[in-house]
Amino acid sequence: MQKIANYINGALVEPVSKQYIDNYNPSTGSVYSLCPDSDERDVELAYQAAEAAFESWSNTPSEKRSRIMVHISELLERDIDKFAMAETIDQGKPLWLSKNGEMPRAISNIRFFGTAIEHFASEAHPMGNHAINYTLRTPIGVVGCISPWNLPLYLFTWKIAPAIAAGNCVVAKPSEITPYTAYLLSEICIEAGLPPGVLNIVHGLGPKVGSALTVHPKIKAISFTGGTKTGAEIARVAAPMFKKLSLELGGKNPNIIFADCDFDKMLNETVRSSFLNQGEICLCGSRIFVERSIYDKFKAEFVNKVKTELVVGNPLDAKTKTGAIVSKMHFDKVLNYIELAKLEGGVILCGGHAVKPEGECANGWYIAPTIIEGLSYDCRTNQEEIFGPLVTITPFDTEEEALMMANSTEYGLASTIWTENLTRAHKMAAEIKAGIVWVNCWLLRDLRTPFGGVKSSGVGREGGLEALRFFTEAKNVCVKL
Ligand code: TXE
Repeated sequence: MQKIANYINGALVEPVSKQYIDNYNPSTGSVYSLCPDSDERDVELAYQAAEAAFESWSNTPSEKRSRIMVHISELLERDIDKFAMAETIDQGKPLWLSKNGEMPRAISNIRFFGTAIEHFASEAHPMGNHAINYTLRTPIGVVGCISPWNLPLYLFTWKIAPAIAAGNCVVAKPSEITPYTAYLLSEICIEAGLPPGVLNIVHGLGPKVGSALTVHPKIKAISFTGGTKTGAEIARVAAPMFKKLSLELGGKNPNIIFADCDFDKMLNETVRSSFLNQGEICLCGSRIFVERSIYDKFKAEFVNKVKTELVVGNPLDAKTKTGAIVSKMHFDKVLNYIELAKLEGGVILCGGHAVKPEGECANGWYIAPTIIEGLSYDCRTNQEEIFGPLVTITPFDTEEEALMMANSTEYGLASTIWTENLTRAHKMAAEIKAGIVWVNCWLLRDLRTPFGGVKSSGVGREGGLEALRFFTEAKNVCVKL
């Protein structure tokens, strides 16, 4: 069976413990590779390698850092088919989505930050003729990056690329549930000539490897994407050490649909924003609020479209729109929430059950896209992050009511508004408590924009200059003239 290796000091190595964790293919429910069960000893080796590489990497001209990173992105592009297949087998998403969605975005992340660093400049603040201030931005040192399982390579590169571009050395931990593409990326980093120690990848469990990174006194910043509870634990441990933290956490995003929207455009996008990647995207709109005058029409057409178009099954099959749920644990969690929704009075309009495809995927973890109505906005199903192919629909009468329900959760990551009324769109966008508002679109991303949430959805912003600022320390120098 294929053994995944850690990537430490430029070499592919086995974990110190020599122990491995089973890595499952969710589309078949079977173990297909082994993930290192690393611990604090591997993290220490990775830290030492990163620390040793820092002096040289941080003094490498940004033009040269850029060239290496662009080369990594080109090699990734060369191997896109291999990476897409690996991601689908590891994560369960349809192959077309890996190939046309996630992998191109992972490539863009590396290229974007690899080139952005060449244009990164700092500010000067002249005080008339008396003095001049200028800001120096220097890399932090050794930083930690911890990423989740829903968009494995995309979110991994989203963190490591700005960190490395800015001159830091990294100890990174991909999710133990989806370690494979990060492992393949380490092979590419070796081929591209990334100096040893600049990027180190330690695979393993969160409470072992992730927490060893968080408690390490010399790892000065942590960029984390994952569940809110894990984020809170990282913040608790890191705060007394005054580590810099960027936490991208959960969401329970509202999708607010007004009667004056472009109905067809909205309907197509709402199917995507509800169920793309099996609903396992922190930006998916899982609470759909619909103006009452179009509620029945929306309900009928939305349910019909989801039932007829979203074929569930083998992610390798080109017809499949909804692949497998990432793990047995997550599969059980989503099914439990469906039961909870029923207990809370929800009416299942479609889905609401597991799916058992025929043949080799019969033991995989599949759930039919599920639409539920009849729930109060403040019940658990409508307040807790489920992170699967499950949405609720709820009618509203006024803007104020829609806003109140939209803002009622502890989360505030993203939101979507559908209206052709420009004044209303701007007003709602200003009043929604979220880090991201999409008007008449969803998941339209420009890598230069700030990305992150408010409330329990996180702290800090990533993306564009925000990420480069996070991964550097600013120092003001004031010179009296
Ligand atoms: O995430 P975890 P899980 C949400 C979603 C999901 C829930 C739990 O609701 O059901 O979180 O998912 C590492 N110290 N999201 O359990 O555990 C872990 O190994 C340091 C939203 O998979 O937060 C992995 O690499 N690290 C989300 C990463 O943290 C620790 C994406 C995320 O795993 C750790 C994923 C610890 N003590 C889940 N414990 C989004 N917002 O995109 C675990 N980890």
